[in-house]
Amino acid sequence: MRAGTMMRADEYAVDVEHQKQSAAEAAAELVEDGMAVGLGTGTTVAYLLPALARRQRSIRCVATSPRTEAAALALGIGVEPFGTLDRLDICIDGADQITAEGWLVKGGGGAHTREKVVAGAADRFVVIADSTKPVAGLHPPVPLELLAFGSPATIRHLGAVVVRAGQPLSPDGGVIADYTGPVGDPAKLAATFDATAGVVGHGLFPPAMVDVVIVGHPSTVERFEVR
Ligand code: A5P
Repeated sequence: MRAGTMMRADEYAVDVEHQKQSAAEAAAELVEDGMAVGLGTGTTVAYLLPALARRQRSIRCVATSPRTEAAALALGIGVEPFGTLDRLDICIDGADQITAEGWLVKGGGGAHTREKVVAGAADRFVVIADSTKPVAGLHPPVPLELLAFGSPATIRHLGAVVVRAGQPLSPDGGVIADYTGPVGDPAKLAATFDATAGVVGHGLFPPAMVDVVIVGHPSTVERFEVR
């Protein structure tokens, strides 16, 4: 697009999809024969799966959600239960917010608990995103997964939490909710969630988990190393 020209809403939407695809395809290039690969969840990962299938590498995969598993299998990518592998070479996943330091908010699709387990098992965690995802500072909502048992008490304890309307329970039976209070220092908020009984998982991912962020832009792909 020429500088100074306005983009129509439909052109903008197409461009964002193109950015997701560019980031996903760049990440697929990192996957080599023999790797054990964690497959994330979301609309950006939806572009990763066909790119991986086209690469025709001999890989073993685990999926972070039933949605991703079904989509991968439909493309001929084998997916194993996450009980047959105890480490992964790489995990590739999207994010809802990304700071310059490498903090992430994830869980827009409600898969953040499994996503964190899979990312944590990987030697390299690669985040793929379009240019709407980088932020100056993290902001609410922060996705949560709560143990269904006693969830009203957990919500009362945390305060600003709403159960996500229309979202089914997680594949592990957890209630998907969103923390809507201020984020402030994400490390402190993450520690609060981690210390709260009844919180199964939360969508704050620290920089220590993130290796590389790949962001698609209208005509370039930006890549930055976090750890
Ligand atoms: C799924 O629960 C999420 O963590 C996604 O990875 C995240 O919301 C990014 O999704 P999109 O790629 O659809 O923006």
